[in-house]
Amino acid sequence: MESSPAAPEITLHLLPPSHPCLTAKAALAHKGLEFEEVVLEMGGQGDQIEAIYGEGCRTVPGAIIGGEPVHGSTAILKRLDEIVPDPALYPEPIADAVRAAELWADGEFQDLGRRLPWFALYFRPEAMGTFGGGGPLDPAGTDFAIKFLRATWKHSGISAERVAGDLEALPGMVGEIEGFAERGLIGGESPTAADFQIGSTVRVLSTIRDLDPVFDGTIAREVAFRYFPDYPGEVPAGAIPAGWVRPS
Ligand SMILES: N[C@@H](CCC(=O)N[C@@H](CS)C(=O)NCC(=O)O)C(=O)O
Repeated sequence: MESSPAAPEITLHLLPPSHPCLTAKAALAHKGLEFEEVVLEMGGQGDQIEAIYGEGCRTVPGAIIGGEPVHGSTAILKRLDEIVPDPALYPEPIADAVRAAELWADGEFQDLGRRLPWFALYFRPEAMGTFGGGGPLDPAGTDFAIKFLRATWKHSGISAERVAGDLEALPGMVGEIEGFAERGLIGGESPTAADFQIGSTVRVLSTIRDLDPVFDGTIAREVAFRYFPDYPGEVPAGAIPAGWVRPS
C-alpha cells in the first residue's frame, strides 16, 4: 500500500529479533505507512536510543514520526492510529478494552519473550544460528553463542528459578488470551493493537519446541502465525526440563 501524500516521514529504530519491534512494524504495514528502518547495534542500543529519545528511554522500538520522537511500542501504535484512523487498531465500541488487553500484553507477558528464548538457547546454544536465518552453529560459533547467552542472562536477570515461575504462570496467560478472543478483542477479521502485541510475543515463544504443548491448538498461536508468519529460529526440544512445562 502507498502512503498518502500527507503521511508524515517515519523512522523506526529497532533490533530485528525484538518482538515489540515486530509489533511496531506490523502496525506500520497494516496502516500502509512507509518508513525508514534503522537497525541499532545489539548491546549498544540503550545508549543509541537514549541519545535520540531522551533520558531513561533505553529500549527498542522508538519511532520519529513527523519529527516527533515516540518511544515504546504501545505509544507508537496509539500515534499511528491517530495519524491513520482507518483501519482502526482500537476499533469502537471495544477501543478501551483493546487498549487494556494491549497494556496487559505489554507487561509481564512481553517479558517472557525476553527470558524464555534466551533461557532455552543456553542449553542448545548451537541453535542460535537459526535465529539469524542460518543453520546450527559450528563449534567456534557455539563458543561465541555461549558467551553471548551468559551476558544476556545477566543483563535480563534470567535465572532457572525465575523461568520456572514464568512457565508456571504461562498457561494462565494463555487462558487470559483465550478470554480476549472470546470478547472479540483479538482474532477478528481486522487486527487490533492487542493482536499485534500478543501475537509478536507468542511468535517469539513459539520458536521453543518445548513450549508446543502450551500453544498447540490455541488462538494465541493462530494469531501469532497469522500476523508474524516469518520469524526465524528454532530451539529443539529438550532444552527446558520436561516437568517445568505445563500444557494449557
Ligand atoms: N514495553 C516496551 C519494552 C521494550 C523492550 O524492553 N525492548 C527490549 C527488546 S525486546 C530492549 O530494547 N531491551 C534492551 C535492554 O533492555 O537493554 C515496548 O513494548 O516498547
